[in-house]
Parts: sequence; structure tokens; C-alpha cells
Amino acid sequence: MRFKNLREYITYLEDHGDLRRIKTQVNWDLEITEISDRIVKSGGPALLFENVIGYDTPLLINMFSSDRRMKWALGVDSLDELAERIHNLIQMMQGPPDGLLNRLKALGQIIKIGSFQPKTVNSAPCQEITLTGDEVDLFKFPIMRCWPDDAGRYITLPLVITKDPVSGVQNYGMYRMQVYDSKTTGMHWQTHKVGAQHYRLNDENEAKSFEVAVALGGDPATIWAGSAPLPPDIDEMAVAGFIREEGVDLVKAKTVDLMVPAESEIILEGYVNVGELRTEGPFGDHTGYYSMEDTYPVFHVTTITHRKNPIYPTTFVGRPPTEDHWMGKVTERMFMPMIKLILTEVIDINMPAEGIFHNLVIVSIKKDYPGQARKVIFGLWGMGLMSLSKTIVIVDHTVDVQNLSEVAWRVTANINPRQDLIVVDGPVDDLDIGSPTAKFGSKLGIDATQKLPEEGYTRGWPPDITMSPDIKNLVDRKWSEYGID
Ligand SMILES: Cc1cc2nc3c(=O)[nH]c(=O)nc-3n(C[C@H](O)[C@H](O)[C@H](O)COP(=O)(O)O)c2cc1C
Ligand SMILES: [Mn+2]
Repeated sequence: MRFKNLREYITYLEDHGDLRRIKTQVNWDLEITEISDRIVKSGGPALLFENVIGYDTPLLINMFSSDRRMKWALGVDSLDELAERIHNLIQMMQGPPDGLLNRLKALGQIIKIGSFQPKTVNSAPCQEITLTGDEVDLFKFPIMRCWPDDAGRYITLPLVITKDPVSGVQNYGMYRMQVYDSKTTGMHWQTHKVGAQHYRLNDENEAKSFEVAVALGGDPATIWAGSAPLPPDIDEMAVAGFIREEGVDLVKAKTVDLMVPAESEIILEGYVNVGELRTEGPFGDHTGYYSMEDTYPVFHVTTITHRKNPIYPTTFVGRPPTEDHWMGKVTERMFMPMIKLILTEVIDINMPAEGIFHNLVIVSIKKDYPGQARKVIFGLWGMGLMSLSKTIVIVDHTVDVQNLSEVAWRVTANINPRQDLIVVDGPVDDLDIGSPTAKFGSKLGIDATQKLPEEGYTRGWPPDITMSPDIKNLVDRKWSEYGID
């Protein structure tokens, strides 16, 4: 199923018993977090709060927070299906396929992908209502305060749209926004993110300010795409189109020179001044800790457009797992084929919820030569946002990285700590709490593969214990005779 917008997705979830409408009055201040956190931790449904104190606008939360909903949101049967499609795409690009039939197939694929590109439309549901001047008021929407020590109310599921001032290519990133007052917010793009890069490019070009638009709501693949760590010049909307197999409709924003997803619920238009920084935070973050005050740019909202009866989409993060875990799992699956393109020995990757993406990356490899695990560790530390991985664990291909019990067993059994741990210094995630200074710290690589003689392991790796197949068959056959169950 493909969704044109958030409404269609909500209807689908409701039809499949995976959405609850809550008509009881609730407070945007903390109460919704507590309800949603209980639901997310128990694998419950998406929630549509229809009666938030002081608001007519309904609030949607937990729309992605299960494996099943995440797959529905993207219109796929499994996340590996998505990885498979990317793998095929990469293969197609790698060289001309032999034979006329294959060539025609490749041509067909390319044409198909071409039709998934964003399309420009002239009128859009997200522009049914336009608010300017004094009408601009962010408090028209039921924006949550998530945790007791949060500095204020935060927009947590925005698609922040900026333009590279040199190439003109737009970027779409999900960066939370602290609401300072009715017309200004923080703009929490971290150092290593493309929004921050656009800010720096504008600074280098001596621009005084630059335009920013923020989309809230839209079809679920488009919302998700804002969280994908794509290389700067890869268009998130093309990726969203590729996932849903239909181009995303874009419309020109009313007052800024940026294209915004036409089917959004709400669009904020405005600007960021270069050099204007303001304290942002504390914010109860997906690390499970508060991210403390820091300074970030300020977003000035000059115009708001929205649908006639908008729905406000949001999320909260906190002690894992929270909704962002399921959003991140898609990234993990989708990026595997691209990682394998360079690190061909990689078999599987797991970034478990407890490791909130950058704290723990477990990788299985097909090891063929000495030192190969180290090659993979350093390769990942040189690759996009993977460079921020604090702990990388490498195991052999025989280990199921998705099984954390198996990983704990193999890793602790296999390592000789003095030899197998690599510690290096480098850039760390802005949210890292372990490094004594922000943004710079150390990282750990663990080589838990079987060691080879060339790696100094000369006493012969012991074999795994497995039962012989004939005895297994015998016991299978006789199982009922034993009278055990
Ligand atoms: C719910 C959620 C909230 C996020 N909040 C932030 C944030 O406040 N700041 C940030 O830099 N990244 C945040 N991220 C991660 C970015 O969206 C992600 O790194 C993405 O790659 C950014 O887009 P970019 O690569 O185009 O910069 C968040 C992700 C999710 C799923
Ligand atoms: Mn991007």
C-alpha cells in the first residue's frame, strides 16, 4: 500500500487495528510522553490524541514505533526487500549488463526510477491556509514538552529544508526545534549534519541570513526520509520516491525559494541569521540522558501555511527503545548494500536499540586474511556518519549479529583484550556523553573474529561444538518415545 499523505496512512492504521483515537482530555505538557512511552515499550499502537488541552488540532504520535508499522509506512513487506532493491540498483549501475534482454531490463529500471523523481505541482493541500504577520503563532499547534527538565516545548518530527548556496541542491533533515516564542525556534542541526554544513557554507559566502522551510506531516516515507543520513547531494525526496515507488509532489513555498512536500500538514517558512546563536536545551534525548544546554542557530518563522484541518505529527525520545529506533532500523537495512559495496566482506550489521545507533555497531564479516577485522573497523570509521560509531564489534560470518545473546557469548569468549581492542581518537557524536569534551573523543574497535596464525594465534582455534547429524536425526525420530513432552 502506498500513501499519498498522513491521512491515508492514519486510515490504514485504523483499518488494521493499529491506531487508537484518544478522546479523553490530555495535556501537551508531559502527559502525552508518559502515555506514549508506556505504549512504545509494550509494542502498542499509534496514538491520535484528539483532545489536547487548549487545542482542536489532533496530535499523532508513535506512527513508526513498531517493526510492522515501519514496514507499512514505507509500503514494504520486509526491510530486506528494500535493501534488495538498492542492491539491484547498485548492480545495474556497476556496468552494462550483457545481452539485449538484460539491457532492456536495465533500461526499464532506469525509466522506472526516473518516474520516482519528485514532481512539481502548482497548488497544494499544505497551502490551503496561509498565516502571515501577527497571525504567525507556533502555539496554534499542540507542541509537546516531553520531559520534566526540558527547556520548553519542542517540535520533534520536522523535515527541515535548506539549500546548498553553491550547488542549489536542497537538503531535508530531521532536527528538533525548541520553541522559544510564537515566531522563533532553535535549529538543532548537529555539527556533522547537512543543515549545519549549509549554515557554514552560507557563513563562508558571507550571507547575512538564509531561507529555511520546515514541513510537518506528509506521506510517511517522506517524513522518514528526513532521518536518513544520505550523502549531501543525494536528494532525500528522490529516495522517498524510490521507496514508495511514486514521486513526491513538491510545491514552491509561499515566501521562500524552497520546494516543500505538497501533501504536508503544516509548513513553516522563514530564515536563519548567520551568527545568531541562542541557548538550546536541556532536552531529554534518545541517549536516555538529557542533552544539556548548548548554542544553536535560531529559526525565525515569518509565514505558516497549513491544511484546513491539520494533524500535528510528533514523537518523543528517551530511554531506548523509543520511536527513533524503528526509524533507524530502516537506515541500517538500507545502507547495508552501500557499505558492502566498499567493504565487500561485510555480511550483516546490527545497531541495537541500546546502542542508539552510534554507540554500538555489531558487524559480521567473511574473514579471509589477517587483520581484516581491523580493515573493516577503520573503513567504517571513515564512512559518513558511521565515522561517529563509538564501539564497533566485528564477529565472524557464522555469528548471527541480530542475536545479542550469541554476540555476547562469542565476543567475550573470542577476544584477547590486550591484542583485540583498538582505541582511537576522533570526532564523536554531538550527543555523546562519555567524552570529556564535546564533539571530540575516543572510540573502541573490538576484533572478536577467530584469530589466524599470522595474527599471533598459533595454538589452533578450537572447533565449535555441534552434534553429529545422524544422532540429531535419531533423536528427532525417537522424540515422542522418550515421553518428555
Ligand atoms: C526523531 C528524530 C529526531 C532527531 N533529532 C535530531 C536533532 O535534533 N539534531 C540532529 O542533528 N539530528 C537529529 N536526528 C538525526 C538526523 O535526522 C539524521 O542524522 C539525518 O541524517 C539528518 O539529515 P542530514 O543527513 O540531511 O543532515 C533525529 C532523528 C530522528 C529520527
Ligand atoms: Mn541529507
